[in-house]
Amino acid sequence: MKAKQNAKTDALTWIVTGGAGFIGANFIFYMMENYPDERVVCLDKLTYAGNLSTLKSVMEKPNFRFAYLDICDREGVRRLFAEERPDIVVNFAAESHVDRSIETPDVFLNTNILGTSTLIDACREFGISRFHQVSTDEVYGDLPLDRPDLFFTEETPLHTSSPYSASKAGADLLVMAYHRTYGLPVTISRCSNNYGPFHFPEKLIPLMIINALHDKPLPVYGEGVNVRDWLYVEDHCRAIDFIVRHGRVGEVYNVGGHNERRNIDIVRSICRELGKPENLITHVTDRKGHDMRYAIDPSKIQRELGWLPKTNFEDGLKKTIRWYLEHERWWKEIISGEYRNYYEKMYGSRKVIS
Ligand code: NAD
Ligand code: TDX
Repeated sequence: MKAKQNAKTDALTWIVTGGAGFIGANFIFYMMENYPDERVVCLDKLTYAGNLSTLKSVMEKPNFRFAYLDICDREGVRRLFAEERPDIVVNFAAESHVDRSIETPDVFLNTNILGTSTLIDACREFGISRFHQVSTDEVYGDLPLDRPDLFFTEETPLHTSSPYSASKAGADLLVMAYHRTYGLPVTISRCSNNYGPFHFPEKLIPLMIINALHDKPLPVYGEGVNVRDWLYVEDHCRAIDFIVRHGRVGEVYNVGGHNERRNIDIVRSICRELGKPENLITHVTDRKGHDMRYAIDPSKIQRELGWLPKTNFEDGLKKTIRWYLEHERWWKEIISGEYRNYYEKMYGSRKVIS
């Protein structure tokens, strides 16, 4: 790709927003390992989901900088762009948890929509070679359980269910409008559910691993028949790298590996792997507006960019469980703090249905 060169060095400079969170941090590790000559600036507000200890291994590297900043802070964002003159901006920063969006939608609208607008305004002002928006398959809504032949393609209409997915769709529309109106060189990826190291314990897989390790009830929403399409986080990071370097400007790429699983089957697999009894599984009140099935058709990214996932679900889940067993300190610090109030608020009042 033709890239504007950084004033200070010849290496590409990336601003990676939300890099202290789950996928952003994994993306930073991927970048530092595969492109040691490029500069990575992590911009993060360190919300409850952002964790500086996650970035410990890269913090002291000369080609890494951490900038403590809110993507909604226009002046701060402008200052950082003026200092760094980034070539590429990848926007992971978001409020990302559907259940929280049902409780407090406004935070989601602020960060996910207005924060994105702040970033793309800075991109217009300072000039970049690529703005990449990390979106989600949730913008397509859901698919019925009795139509396994249906998948989300890039042409599937946006049809959102939760304040979270509506805010992500709003951001996608804005990013595309900046491409059409101002010619901003953008790409968007819409990925299915990720799992792997550093996944915040509020999400299904880490929550179930951690609860099972404590012999606590495993709260499955409703009957647990909802289907998600799982992708190991490193495969998502590689897909973003491929899209930014080789993808066509103004295009959306769906990312997924045809790994559909029912929630209940995931939780059973976790019990099996950890040698815990399935009677820990507790069916509780369903999520409001709960999407039934997500399933990505990844043929565009495979055909155009030659991307294929490398980790199958069975191996990925084993690796993930092992990571949580070996990194107790990381998650124990999280679950001993504010997370306890969150858990009580979200699960304390959920009725057990079986
Ligand atoms: P996460 O919640 O683990 O991390 C979000 C990060 O963004 C945190 O470090 C947080 O501090 C930071 N952040 C939040 N608000 C900010 C703000 N106003 N300014 C600066 N930083 C802010 O999220 P994740 O699971 O890593 O998801 C990353 C991105 O990928 C999100 O945009 C999400 O919509 C998208 N996505 C996630 C999945 C998934 O399965 N987790 C799948 C597809 C797409
Ligand atoms: O305690 C739980 N019990 C349960 O049954 C939790 C936390 C979840 N679930 C169900 C709800 C979903 O059907 O498990 C499924 C997965 O839930 P989450 O981990 O909350 O993920 P999901 O709602 O599918 O959204 C995720 O994938 C798409 C990410 O959080 C989003 O950021 C991403 O865009």
